[in-house]
Amino acid sequence: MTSDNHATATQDGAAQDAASQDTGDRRDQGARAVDYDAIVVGAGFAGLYMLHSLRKLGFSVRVYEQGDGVGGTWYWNRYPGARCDSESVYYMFSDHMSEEILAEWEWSERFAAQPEILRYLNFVTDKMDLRRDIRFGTKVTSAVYDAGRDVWDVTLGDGSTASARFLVTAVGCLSSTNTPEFPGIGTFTGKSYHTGAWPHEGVDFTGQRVAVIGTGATGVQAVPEIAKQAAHLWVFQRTPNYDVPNRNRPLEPDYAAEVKGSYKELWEKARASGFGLPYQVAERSAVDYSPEERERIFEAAWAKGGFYMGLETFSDYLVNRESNETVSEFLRSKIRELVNDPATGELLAPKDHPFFTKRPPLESGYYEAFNRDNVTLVDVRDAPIEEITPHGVRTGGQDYEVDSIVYATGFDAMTGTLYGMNITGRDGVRLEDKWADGPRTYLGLTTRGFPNLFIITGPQSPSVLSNMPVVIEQNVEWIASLIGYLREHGLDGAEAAADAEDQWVAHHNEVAAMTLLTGTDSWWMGANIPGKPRTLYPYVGGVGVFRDLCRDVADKGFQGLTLFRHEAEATAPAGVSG
Ligand code: N01
Repeated sequence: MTSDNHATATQDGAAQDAASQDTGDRRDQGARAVDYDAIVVGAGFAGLYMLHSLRKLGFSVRVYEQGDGVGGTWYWNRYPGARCDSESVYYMFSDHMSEEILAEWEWSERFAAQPEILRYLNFVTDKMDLRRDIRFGTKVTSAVYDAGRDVWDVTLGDGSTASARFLVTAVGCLSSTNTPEFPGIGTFTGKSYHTGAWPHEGVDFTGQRVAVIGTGATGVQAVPEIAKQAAHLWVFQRTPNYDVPNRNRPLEPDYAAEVKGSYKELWEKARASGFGLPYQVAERSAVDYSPEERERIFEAAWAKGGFYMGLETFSDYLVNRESNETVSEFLRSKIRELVNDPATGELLAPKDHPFFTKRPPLESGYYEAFNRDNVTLVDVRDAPIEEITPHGVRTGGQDYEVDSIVYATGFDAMTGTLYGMNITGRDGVRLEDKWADGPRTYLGLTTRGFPNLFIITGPQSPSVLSNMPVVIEQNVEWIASLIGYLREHGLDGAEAAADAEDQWVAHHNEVAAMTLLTGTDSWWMGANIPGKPRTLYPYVGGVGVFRDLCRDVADKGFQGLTLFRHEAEATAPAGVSG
């Protein structure tokens, strides 16, 4: 194995490795040198901002990114129709990254499509000169904590290694694709695609018979686009969702200017909100309103489109089943109206779970797609997919012969990629083993036994229950301030204390149990992956509440973390408790 610093790869990173040596950021830690202050894994929103924040504090940083470019989820998810479900004016870095970029960047649509978001992230990368510290095409295959040196040793896909005091994962929540192990899956002679690993050159389905398996947020975006090309499209649905129209349109310049003009106020509102969006959350229950009043409120949100239905109508859907049923029934009635064939409309109307206990997709022409002659809905709830045959999909004793199968079957969310990195902490304990019964973290950002490992948008943080850039900024800023604090105080590390972790896990579970989320099988509950512990993965206490809790911890000298000095360098007793 060679050290990463001596890697001969031709990526941008190789030159920087040499530059890092010249500037002397390899510090002798006794037996072996340490390459960087911090290694960051992933170059999406989170990794880019982490790099910028640590660099600004003067730390040496290396980012490893598996893809050949920046973008994370927006690099991989190039399927037809891929677009953001947060309004583009709020789905970007705030002035904390760069006031200039915020002022300069113009979105073209209310909900930006994948190519535009990827362009934005490349624009940010270049503007902030981030690329030179990122090594692309590089998978982290293992990360092992060396307690003797208090250093993380990281092994890369090419067998080379690198080390750092701090290891920050910025791997996203939805980055390990899930393809169910259907019998015969390998025998299919046509083309197979997963939406989360879409070919960069795109796919032309013109004239093809196509199967789309999965009707989550991704399938709902892909179906109307594929339907426009395919000779025939069969959509295999196990669970219908409550899809709300996004009402996408070109972004009105006046509206964009208005947001820019008051961004400080809007961002502050988003940071203090429940879900990271600066909406007017209605603090009221649907059950206190008459059916006519409710209808008027629902219709207004339906016309507006986007997450307003969930966030601006009534505030107790997640805790009050009766209230939830009013919006659920409203949405069912809309679905029945939109679909011409009553039997298909009925199949598309969800009855097995309350609204928002699975992530509600935003749609644009999804229901109308089923009014086309070339689109057929196949219910695989009662008759599950039996097998993938050489020629297509078999279910309910019937064969659907197709040229292409699109798996829109989701992800091993939140933990899949972390476990794939083979993270091993103190005493040789693997993260996967520590979390065998479900994640155990302090604030979702750290986990005991893994000193100086920080997880951006990890389990038990608000992560996917929010507008991601807002929580990413908060997570990154907290991590950067902790690392800066350690340096200021002549300390080398931080590790979650046992009681603090126990309390956070208990709090997380207590808040989760107050909601209806735990009663529904969803990927938020890990229910989509056989054998995965059933627990709510994201923290549902709210973005603003979480931010306040984290700030309080920081204000109290990072209470709940054991802060320590590396013993070889210590001039005072190790184990300073914060
Ligand atoms: O994945 P999913 P996704 N047989 O897990 C079905 C985010 N996102 O990629 O519901 C038959 O939601 C499964 O059925 P069921 C967003 O957070 C964001 O669509 O388990 N079907 C389901 O229909 C979203 O929530 C944006 O019964 C099977 C589908 O596959 C997350 O990504 C845009 C099956 C998987 O749905 C994941 O969405 C798009 C089987 N054996 C997505 N196994 C943005 O706005 C699975 N399914 C940024």
